[in-house]
Order: sequence, then C-alpha cells, then structure tokens
Amino acid sequence: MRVFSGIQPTGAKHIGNYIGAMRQYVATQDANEGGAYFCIVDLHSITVEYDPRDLHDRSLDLAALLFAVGLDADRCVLFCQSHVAAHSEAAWLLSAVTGFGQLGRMTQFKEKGEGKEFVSAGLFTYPVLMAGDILLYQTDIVPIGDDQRQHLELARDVAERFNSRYGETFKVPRAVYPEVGARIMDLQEPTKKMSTTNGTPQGTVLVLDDPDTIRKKFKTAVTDSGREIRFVPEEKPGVSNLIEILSVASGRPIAEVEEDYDGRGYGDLKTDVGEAVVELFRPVRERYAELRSDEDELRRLLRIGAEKAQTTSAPTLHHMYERMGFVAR
Ligand code: AQP
Repeated sequence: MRVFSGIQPTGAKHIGNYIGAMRQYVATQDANEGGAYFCIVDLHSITVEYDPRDLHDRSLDLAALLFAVGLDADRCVLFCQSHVAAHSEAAWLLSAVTGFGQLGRMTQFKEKGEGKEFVSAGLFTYPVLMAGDILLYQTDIVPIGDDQRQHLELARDVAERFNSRYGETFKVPRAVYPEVGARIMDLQEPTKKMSTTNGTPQGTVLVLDDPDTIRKKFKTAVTDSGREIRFVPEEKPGVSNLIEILSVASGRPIAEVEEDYDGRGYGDLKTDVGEAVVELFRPVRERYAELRSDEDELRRLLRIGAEKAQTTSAPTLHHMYERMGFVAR
C-alpha cells in the first residue's frame, strides 16, 4: 500500500493536527510496503493572506516538528510541495476534469472565505491542487482528519473522471481516519473543530505550547451542564472532547476512561487531560528544539525527500500529458 498525506505550514500546529494527522503518519510509515509520502503543502498556504517570511520559517518549523513526532527520513519521504513542480502542473491538468459546481460546494471554501474582503481564486481551486498531490503518487491510502473528508471525495471523483475520459491513469485513493480523535474540537467552543485559522487562541492547544500554558488551556476548557463524565458528543461535546483527548494521550480506550471517572468531577478530568498532554508532548518539544536548531540538516533532508518524490511522481505526470493529447518533448 502506498500512503500519501499533506499538511500545511500555516500557523502553529495544534493537538487536532497531531491526533488527526501526524500520529497516523508515524503509524503508517512502517506498516506499508509501498512507501509513505508526507508533503509540507506550502503551495496551499498562499490561498489565504500570509506573510512570506512567516511561510518560509513555518515550513522549516513544520519539517522539524514532523521529525520530532517520529517521522524518519529513512523510513518515509518528507518533502516540500513547492520543491516538486509536478504538483503545480498536475493541478492545472486536473482542473479540466474538476467541476466548478463541486468546488463551490466545498464547506472549507465557504468557511474560510466568509466575511473576507478579498477571497483568492486559489482558495476556490485549492482542492484541485490537493487532488493532484495525492493522485501523482498512485496513492492507496490517505491518513487525514475528518475535516478533509469532502476534499478527499473530490480527489476520488477527479481520479475517476480522468480515468474514464482519458484511460486508466490513477489509483482511486481511500481515506483513513483515526478511530479516536478524527475531529478534535476547540476547548472554548466545543461544537467547532479546533482550527488554525478559525479557532479561539485559548481553546487551541499547540503541540509546542509550554507545559503551564497547556495546563491552563485545559483547566479553562468549556464543559457542559450536568456532572456526569460520559462520552456522548451530541449531548456533551465539551466533556466528550476531553475524554477523546485523554484516551489518545494516555493510550486507554474511551470506555476505560469513562469508567475511571465514574462519580468524579469535571475538575479532575481537566487536570488529568492537561497532565497527560504535557507528558505526551514533552519529548516532542525536546526533540523539536534540537532538530530546529540545525537548519542545514533540515534543508538537506527536505532536498533528499524532494528528489525521491520527483522520481516517484514523474511517470504519472508523463502519462497525464500523454493521455491528454499533448505533443511529447
Ligand atoms: N480539529 C482537528 N481534529 C482532527 N484532525 C484535524 N486536522 C486539522 N484539524 C483537525 C487534520 O490535520 C491535517 C493537516 O491539516 P492542515 O494543517 O493542512 O490544515 P487544515 O486541515 O485546514 O486544519 P487546520 O490546521 O486547523 O487549519 P484550518 O482549520 O485553519 O484550515 C489534516 O489531515 C486535517 O484533517
């Protein structure tokens, strides 16, 4: 099985990104013989207002963070999207088989564009670039969080339309969501997903937050009326979110966590989740500091990753041009 997933260098990464995506990356890098490709999707980050200096630094931050959580350059391919030109080329070619109407129905486009004075065309067409990212690698599985469900469906539709119009070219990929934590919610507004661009600062727990900040964010987490600690997301979104995070951070099933807190109060739960997350991220923070201090090494590893990604994606891009009728060079 071939694995591919992308992650944006926009902003600082939060526990939702860790649980929904990064943790799955680490788990899949060894389990799949077809190779695992993880892409820092920097081209996606320019679809909303951004600072170029920030994009540059955040891309290196993210590379260091991904290695710090456990990706290994010998066991997977980690690279920057902008280093492999095939991604931009594939996006243009695939725009020929992507429906304008379907793009308009993407909820992320609506959410991120809402109330903005300027909405870039890139924000609208971004899912086409994402489809190209995945399809270029003949990907079998895509580990993602629940918020990417609609984009992945679009990538599958695009692959099928291309295959039927121009001949069998792409594998049709399948999404893989984590069993627990596919949609981590904002601690202050637990009916909304934890998010880099639309979240509350106090309700967004960053992987690199210092221990006291993490404890404080969990202490002030919004819970629900009532006193029972039960996992019922529709009725008790705040408490259920904390149970889910504790389940992941402590490696215990949700039912066991519920049982442990039978008869105990919300205060205990908040303190314990905070501590568990502090411990979960402690080694990550330490490794990150070390890796981030050596920029030359990060750049070297990303260069190696880009070379491998370039080699893997080139034949698919070639077939796309050929089947679409372009004259060979
Ligand atoms: N709240 C979440 N719970 C579980 N998984 C999540 N992901 C994002 N938020 C949650 C997953 O993280 C991966 C990388 O996401 P991204 O950085 O490329 O950006 P995103 O999906 O757009 O989410 P962000 O980081 O919160 O940014 P916003 O909300 O500002 O767009 C993806 O696999 C995603 O599913």
